[in-house]
Amino acid sequence: MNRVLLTGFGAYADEADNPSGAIARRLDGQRIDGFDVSGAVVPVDTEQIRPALSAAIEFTRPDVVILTGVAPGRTAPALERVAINVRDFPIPDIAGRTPIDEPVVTDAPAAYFTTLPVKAIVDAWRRVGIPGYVSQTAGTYLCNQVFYLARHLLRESTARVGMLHIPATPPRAAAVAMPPIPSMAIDHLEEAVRLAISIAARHEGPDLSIGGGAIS
Ligand code: PCA
Repeated sequence: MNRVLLTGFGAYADEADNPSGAIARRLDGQRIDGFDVSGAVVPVDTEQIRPALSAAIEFTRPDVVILTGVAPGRTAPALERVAINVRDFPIPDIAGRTPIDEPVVTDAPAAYFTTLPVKAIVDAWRRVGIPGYVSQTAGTYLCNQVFYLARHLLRESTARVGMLHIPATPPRAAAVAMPPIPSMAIDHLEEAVRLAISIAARHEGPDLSIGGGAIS
């Protein structure tokens, strides 16, 4: 295993500076623990996402895929447990489309679980003071769509595939009405993504058996 595809998203709605795309650009071309990172920024466009993702997968031929997106309001970085075969957009994509209750892929499974060692990543974060957690839903917007698509396209492959939501950065939090939404500095978020890549690439055997569930 030595190739990692890291995706982030471009601008959408109120997210003019999407930190997920910024981190994908920062890490593009870097080597992390012997793994070559290919960073790609994909558009928040429900029709363009599949060709953009397929091209990135074909170009990188990754052993590990980490998809990232911003989730303003979340308290900390969160590894998503599951991708569902639903598009039910609460806001339009950048082309103005708002699919409601449409599948991501027709005649495909209801859901795919992450194949990243999410508990091991959260454990590694916590050991270095990064407050992360396992999230039980990636929503029904573009982040869920790209996660579902990546798992679907790579379902026969041994590649590990998962999705990571990051919180807003301080400039974005400072721009909203009081009280501010939670935020983490971009360098701290980059460190979280680096560590996620490193653990995803190096972890051997089953994921750690530590709690990460939620009551609701
Ligand atoms: N976040 C959105 C889509 C793009 C992004 O960065 C989401 O969570 O679905």
